[in-house]
Amino acid sequence: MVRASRSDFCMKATLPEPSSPRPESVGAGMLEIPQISQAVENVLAATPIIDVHTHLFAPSFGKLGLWGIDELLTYHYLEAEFFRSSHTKPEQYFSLSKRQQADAIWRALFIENTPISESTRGVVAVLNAFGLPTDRLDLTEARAFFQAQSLDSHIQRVFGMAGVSVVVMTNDPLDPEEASVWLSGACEHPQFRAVLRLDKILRYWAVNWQALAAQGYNVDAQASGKSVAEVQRFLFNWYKRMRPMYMAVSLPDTFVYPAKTLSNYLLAEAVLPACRELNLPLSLMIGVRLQANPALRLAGDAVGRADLSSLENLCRTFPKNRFLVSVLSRENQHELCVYARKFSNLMPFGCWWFMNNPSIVEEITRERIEMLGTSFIPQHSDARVLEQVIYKWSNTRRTLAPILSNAYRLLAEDGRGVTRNDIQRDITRLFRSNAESWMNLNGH
Ligand code: RAT
Ligand code: ZN
Repeated sequence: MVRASRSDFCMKATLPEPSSPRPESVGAGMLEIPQISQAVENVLAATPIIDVHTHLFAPSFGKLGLWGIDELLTYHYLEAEFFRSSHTKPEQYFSLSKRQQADAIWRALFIENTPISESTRGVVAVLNAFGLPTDRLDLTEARAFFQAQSLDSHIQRVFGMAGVSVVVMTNDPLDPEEASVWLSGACEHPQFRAVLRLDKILRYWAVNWQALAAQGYNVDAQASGKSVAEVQRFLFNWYKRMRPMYMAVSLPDTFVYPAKTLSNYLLAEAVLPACRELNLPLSLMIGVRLQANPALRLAGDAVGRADLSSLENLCRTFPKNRFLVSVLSRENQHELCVYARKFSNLMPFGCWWFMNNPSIVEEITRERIEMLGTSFIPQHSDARVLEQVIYKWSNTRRTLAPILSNAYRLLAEDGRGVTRNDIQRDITRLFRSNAESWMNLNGH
């Protein structure tokens, strides 16, 4: 194996390069191969992240914003694991208070079993990050700690610990509790940015058109007459109110485009034209198999492989629209990379939900780097509870470090070393600037 040495690159750096517009070659300041991983770790640790998809809320949304130990323990990822390690039936569990649910999950997954799954380890990592004990028989100390926090300073501390500068929320204008906060006008927060989520309109029109009508829009059950224009008016009005980074919908594994459905009609005639006019991307999260086990409620959704030729059709048919896409099935990940190579109006993002485990994140991220360089958004936290950003982003950095180091080592062995500036530029692109440019974050 031919190893590139520092002197090789220094030598190249001294060669005249008349065709290069730059005064120096990229060879100056090359790292030795053994220095690469430390440099990668340092840059990963120091580069603040834009978390492009969460379910967190700014403090002005009150109780909608979840935080603290009871919320951490009753995360639906943990509820799904709880039912595998407890005799408690879902109906019994859901009749308990939140505090009792948290106690039951703590007992089953953290005392009676070793918390080695991704989601249980996450809770341990959060407790540890705050210097709280991780092996107590009950939650007294943890509860006392979180109760003593004041939310605004706690948020700043958590974001600092997670290395996150901005989180993007998921905002449903047809949720009455949320809508009333927006209508009161007190929601601007520089670190919590909005997203206009359209599931109720695009997936469940039949049960939601009346909610639009109740807000004063002239729509009907068949989306006929003025409905398309009125849905657009609704989107424009909510755009003014929320200043969203993008519009979004989560789609089942059975999603097909084109097909004569009311959803596709609203997508093509109302939503995509509005996105074009407002210069907003549309986020498609594809592959959820809804309510495979309804007794588990939020934890009851599963995954199915989607037919991504529908995504190909969208990217080709609507070249002036931009699509931010995450797919839930492991089997769809490679196709997503291939489509991103075909369509520059497609931005893959995140390793979503059942994909957010180190072994799978590693596989997906290597594949994306190999096929797309740095032209993708590697991860989002999907955090529902504030403190989750601590472990989710720490895990992402931990998984990314060897992947990036290995990519740079291979590059060096192939004859082109890297500088710290190269590493910084790449990680800035992955953690920030792909999101900034796609979501026009600086322009809002
Ligand atoms: O990962 C999750 O928490 C899921 O329940 C979904 O919320 C998903 O992320 C979504 O945004 O639909
Ligand atoms: Zn989500």
